[in-house]
Order: sequence, then structure tokens, then C-alpha cells
Amino acid sequence: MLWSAFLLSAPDVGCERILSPGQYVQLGSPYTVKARFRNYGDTYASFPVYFRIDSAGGHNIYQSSSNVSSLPPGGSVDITFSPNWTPPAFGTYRAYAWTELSGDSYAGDDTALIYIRCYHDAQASDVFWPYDENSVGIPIQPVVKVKNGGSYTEGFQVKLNIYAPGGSLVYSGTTTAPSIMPDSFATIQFPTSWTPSDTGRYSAELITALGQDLYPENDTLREDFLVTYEIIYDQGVVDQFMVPSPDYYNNKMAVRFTPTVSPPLYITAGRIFLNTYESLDYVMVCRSAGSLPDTANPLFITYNLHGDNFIGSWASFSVDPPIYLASAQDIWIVAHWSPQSPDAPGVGCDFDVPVDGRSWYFLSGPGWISYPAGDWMMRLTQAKSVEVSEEKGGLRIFALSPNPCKSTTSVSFLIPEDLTVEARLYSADGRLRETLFSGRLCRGSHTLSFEPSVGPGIYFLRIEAGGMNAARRLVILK
Ligand SMILES: [Ca+2]
Ligand SMILES: [Ca+2]
Repeated sequence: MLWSAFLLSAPDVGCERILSPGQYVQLGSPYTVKARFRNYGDTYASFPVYFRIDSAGGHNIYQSSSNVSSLPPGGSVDITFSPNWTPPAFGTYRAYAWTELSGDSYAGDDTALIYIRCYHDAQASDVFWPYDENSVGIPIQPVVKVKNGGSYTEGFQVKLNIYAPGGSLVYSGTTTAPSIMPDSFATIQFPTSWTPSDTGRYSAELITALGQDLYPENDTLREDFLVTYEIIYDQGVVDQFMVPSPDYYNNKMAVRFTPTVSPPLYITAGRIFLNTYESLDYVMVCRSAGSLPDTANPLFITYNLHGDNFIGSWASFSVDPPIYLASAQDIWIVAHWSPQSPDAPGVGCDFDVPVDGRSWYFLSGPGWISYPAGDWMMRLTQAKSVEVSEEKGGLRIFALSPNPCKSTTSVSFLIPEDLTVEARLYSADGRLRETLFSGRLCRGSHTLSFEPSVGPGIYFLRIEAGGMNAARRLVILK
């Protein structure tokens, strides 16, 4: 058997790889042309070798050949072709090196091919911050990602413009990307920040500027983002789900929120990013006691909040009735785990741009501990005013103004036919406090002005007519 193997020799040579020029070249610079050839067969081989370079359009712009003699089985040799090659223009090139051996038993390893790049190309890749969702009143110091798609290691100018919902330019920042290697990215933070002052759908325009850029179509990227009254400290992308401890020590997590609308204001809702279907024991909203949450005096509490899948989802809750804040102060969301499942659910944590000192956790031994490495994904919605309406049938309240009110206010409403109408004021706990109007009205719209006799607080203005009713929340200040 050994004997027959020597008799049936299988010559096989080929180009192992192109050594030079490399993948990235520069216009006008001369490059050595070099490739490695190998004898994959079992006998000594002598054979011619070739090198050619084509332009992107397929035109041959360089060719050369050489000879390999008596290459032993398994051996390799590096061949330098002459002359050197100098890229004549910006563009992409294809370089081939190959062998030609008569009787070569396997053609699949004969040729090596590389693509050579010779151009400048800055690319706008991503806008990290502004996030997809942002808060009114919270400063944004934009962070973007850019790419060097060209063949030169170099930096370039980066610009970010932000346009308001109406299209007007509200931010324009310019900075310089540091020197970036080909096919590499750089994350860049702009030196100047911007604070959104109103809600809506904004647009961020990322622009790179580099001389002789061969692909201007990728220089610009436009991303829309939202600004809302939700107070957001996390980036909206979960990096890890966390619990205070897998064992039960009265486990809690909390985030301290500083409202960004000027008082008076309302807290109307919250949400927590949770994995698994397990429920949190309770979630409360409370004020600060010193620098910590005042968990002894919840302003609002909800039980059994849970997510709806294992990869994570926002578990939302309405704060009903809304919390009224007459003065500026911090408000906390506190989540408490059940003694039966301290290890679930996990709360989403964002490690990317930590907001110092907002996120805390509690274990009964050490007490409250600040977590500086990331932000719990908890959000609180603030509002300048609250509008609540329970409309049924054809009865409709379409204005209650001013609200909040200090003395006189007016309600406008519509009735679909001639009806007996009653307008009453109820306290938040449902007790009738004052009858404002009772009488028959003809179909159409009516406006009723009144000066409530009740003290400051949250009330419901309820209108009943012909079995229909509608209500609006009314806040009275004194
Ligand atoms: Ca071969
Ligand atoms: Ca470009």
C-alpha cells in the first residue's frame, strides 16, 4: 500500500495568500507586490506564478509573473514581483496571485484574491444620545458613533444638528473625531449640551465632513426621537437584569426622580422594566426623608406589578388619583420584592451612561445603598395638568378652565338633546361636596361658571344628564 502511494503522485501547488499590498492603501504610495506560494503535493514542483491587479471596473492595471523552482513537498516560498505598484486613483481594486502547474490535481487552491481599498470615507453610524425617548428639562450631552470606512487612519469633523417638531434648528454642535483606523468606529461626546424645553418628535442629524470623501451618501444620518414629560435616566436598552439579593432581606430597589417641570405639577404614572412573569410585592411612590425614600409615608402604592415576558418588558402603572406637588421636590419609585421570590423579577439596568446617585437598593442589614455603576430602568411621568374624562353617550365635557383654579372656573359641555342637567363636585374619596347646577337645558353646548365653596384639593366635577355622565378632575388651589 505504501508502495502504491509513491507510484500515484498527486502534484498540487497554489497561492497561500497575498502578502502585499494590504487591504488598505494610499494614493500615490508605492507598494511591494508579494505573495506566498505553497507546494501541497507530494513531489518537488517547479512552476510559474502570476500577479495581477484590476480596477473596480474590471480593467487590468498591473500584471507580473515569476518562477518557483524545485519547491519541496509541504514547502512554501514568498515571491516578490516587480515592479512595485502605486495606486493611480481613489477606488477599490482586486488583486489576484495564482499558480499554473500542468497536471495540478486540485485547482481550488491555485488562486488567492484580496480587495484593496484606496479612498477616504467618513461614515455617520449612530446617534446614542438623545435616546429614543428623552425628558423635558433634562440636559442632553449628545453621544454619537462614527466609522472610518476608508483606507487612511485619520480623524474628521463631526456635527450634530437637532431640529424641533416644527423644523427649526434648536441645537448645533461640532467636534472632531480622533484618528480612527480603517474599518473602526469612534464614540464621540459633544462638548456642549442641550436641554429640551418642550415635548414632541424631534430630529437629530449627524453629519461627518472629510475632504475627498469617496462616498458622500453615508456622511449623514437622521434619527427621530421623542421628548416627553416622563422623567428618564436610563437609555432604554437593558444591559442586565438585577435583584438586590437572591435571598430575602426586605429587598427593595428605588430611583430618586427630580421633576423637571416647574411646580405646581402632578405625578401621573410610572413604569419599571421587568423580566419574568413573577410579580413585585408592591411598588410605591413617595417623597424624600432626608436623602432617602420616605417609605413610611407612601403617596401611592400598587401591588403585584409584573412584566409579560422573559426577555423584558415595561410594566406600567397609573398613579390614580395623580399626586399633586405644590412645590419642587424629589419623588421616589420604590419596588419591594415578595419574601417568596426575592430572586425574581429582575429589574432592567442600563450601564451605558450612569446618572450619578439616582439608583439605590435596600437590604435589611446595611439599609439603603447607592448603586453608582448603572441606572435602574424605572421612569416616572410628570404632568403640568391632568385631564380625566369619563364620557358616555352624547354628553361631552370639552373644556374646564382654568384648572387648577384659585376661585372662579368654567366648564363647557355638550348635550345631545333637551335634558335635565346636574353638575356636582365630588371629593377624591367620592363624597358629594357641592351641587353647582340643577335644571333643564336645551340641546347644544353650554358654559357654566362657578366659584367652588370647598377648600383646596383634588375634586371631580361630574355632569349627569338623561342617564349619561361625564367627569373631569378639578384641582382647587387657595
Ligand atoms: Ca492546486
Ligand atoms: Ca462618507
